[in-house]
Amino acid sequence: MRLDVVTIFPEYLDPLRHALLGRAIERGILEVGVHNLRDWAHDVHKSVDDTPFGGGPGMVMKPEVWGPALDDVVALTGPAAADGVLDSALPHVPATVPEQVSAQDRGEDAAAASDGDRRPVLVVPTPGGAPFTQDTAQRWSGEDRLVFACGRYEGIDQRVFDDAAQRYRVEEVSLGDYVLIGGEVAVLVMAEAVVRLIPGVLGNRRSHEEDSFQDGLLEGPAYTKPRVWRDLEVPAVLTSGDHGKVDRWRRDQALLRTARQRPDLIEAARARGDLDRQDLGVLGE
Ligand code: 6SD
Repeated sequence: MRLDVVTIFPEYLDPLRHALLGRAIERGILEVGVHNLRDWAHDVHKSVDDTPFGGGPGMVMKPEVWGPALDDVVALTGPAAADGVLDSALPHVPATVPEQVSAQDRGEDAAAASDGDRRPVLVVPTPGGAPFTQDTAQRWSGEDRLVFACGRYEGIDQRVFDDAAQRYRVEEVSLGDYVLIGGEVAVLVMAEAVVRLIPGVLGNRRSHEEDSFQDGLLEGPAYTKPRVWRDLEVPAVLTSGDHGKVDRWRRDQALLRTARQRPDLIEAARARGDLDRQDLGVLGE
């Protein structure tokens, strides 16, 4: 997969080089290009914004700057050609087997992932977008290319997205019901959520199959050694060696935590028919 980010604050995206994403880059699973929007500005001041039509406070990002930037990023031409793929912060480890895994190699029907439409997805973080969820992350993890457009000020001229729809599948997304000052932090969050789902990025394949949200419930508490710490004991079932009992206890804890923190998720699980009589019994108590 290749991720590109267009921003007026490229340094904000430095964390993409670290830890999980850095390792994916090292292994050749991921390429990341970060592009400074001002490279496409026309004037000596490198201005990227202007006053809004119709009046009102703040500034709107200019279409004549964003348009050519997105054209170059899709084609990796102009300034975008020079914006080298980020190097990871990790020491270089020669890859034994490059783990470049495409949607097809994973045995997925490419058409199922995107209806056969291989145009890159243009992701636009905005409080007015559709909610970004685990399902979104799952869907994007099968893409070859994701391009993120980071707005600042009052956002980007709408015509940029109307026009970009010829070359991109445009998706406006929101992380949640709160207002950030730009799209950069949202991109870091989304990139991490997506990249960790690419096969070969997490060491243990099972580790994300059991995640919170993967089955629509929150995960219960976790414990490690020592068995007693500051007079607090690990629940006895976890040290019993009875795997059946452990699984049932974990399911119960997940149900109870979800009912407490996110009753909406319990309702959704009930509506899908994902709760059996035992589950409903635990919730009823
Ligand atoms: C001006 C932005 C871009 C401003 C945002 C996204 C979410 N969920 N909250 N805030 C946001 C994104 C705000 O550019």
